[in-house]
Amino acid sequence: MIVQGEAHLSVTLAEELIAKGLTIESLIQDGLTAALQSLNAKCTNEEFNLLEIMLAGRAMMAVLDNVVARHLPPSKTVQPGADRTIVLGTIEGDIHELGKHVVKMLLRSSGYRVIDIGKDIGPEEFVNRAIREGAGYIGVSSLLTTTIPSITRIRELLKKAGRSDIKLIAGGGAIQQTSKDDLNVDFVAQTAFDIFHYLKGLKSKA
Ligand code: B12
Repeated sequence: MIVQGEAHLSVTLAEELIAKGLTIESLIQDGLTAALQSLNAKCTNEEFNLLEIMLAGRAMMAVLDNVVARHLPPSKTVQPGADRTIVLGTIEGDIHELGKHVVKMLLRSSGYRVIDIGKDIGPEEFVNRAIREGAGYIGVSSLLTTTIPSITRIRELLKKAGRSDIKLIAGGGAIQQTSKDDLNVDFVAQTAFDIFHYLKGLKSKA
């Protein structure tokens, strides 16, 4: 239904699957994300079916907003502090934002303060906002391989500002095959849920 861009039917079907016991993680990963990924061939530089992809994206957002949001645990009270604050955005040159939206929803529902700075955002803006907001983390999303140099630049700017304490987490299709050293980041997430393993690991070390 997502691939066919049927927003209403996607919402109804997702509700039915959740009622039957499907987990939110499986709905997002095996359902929504897999459906969008199956449109891979329709989004190349050679073939670009904008309408079809946009309708599928809209159907995915409808499920996120109408089903996933209702079934996530209610947002815990946000604890102020750097270790609960993350600046999140899609890197410059890239306008993909569905993955970022998933990450934002999950983190907010877990009580994190998420500052969504949008898409097509330069490395300077990530660093400036993180410092200004007192964030302990920067989350950067990237689906285009051409954006990798801009991701590596974020760490350089953090160093220059004397803020190497701010942790850098990257996610999105373009960088899943890349190592954290190549990207100059602290963690490369394979899925939106992965970020919690990383954050938990940091807490247990503290
Ligand atoms: C939907 C889509 C679009 C939509 C985006 C709509 C929107 N509002 O976001 C539109 C039509 C606009 C689009 C445009 C283009 N696209 Co496009 N697009 C896709 C498609 C089909 C699905 C992406 C998607 O939304 N997936 C669903 C989400 C939920 O998955 P996700 O982003 O991977 O996120 C998950 C994880 O990665 C993780 N995650 C993501 N970010 C982060 C960040 C953090 C911090 C963490 C922890 C986790 C995390 O969380 C999510 C859930 O687990 C992919 C195909 C693919 N295989 O991915 C191509 C794809 C990404 N697009 C591609 C291309 C080439 C383009 C265009 C250049 C096409 C063109 N000819 O103009 C333009 C780019 C314009 C630009 N400057 O950005 C290529 C990129 C190739 C490459 N490796 O560089 C792909 C791979 C298709 C292909 N095979 O060629 N696209």
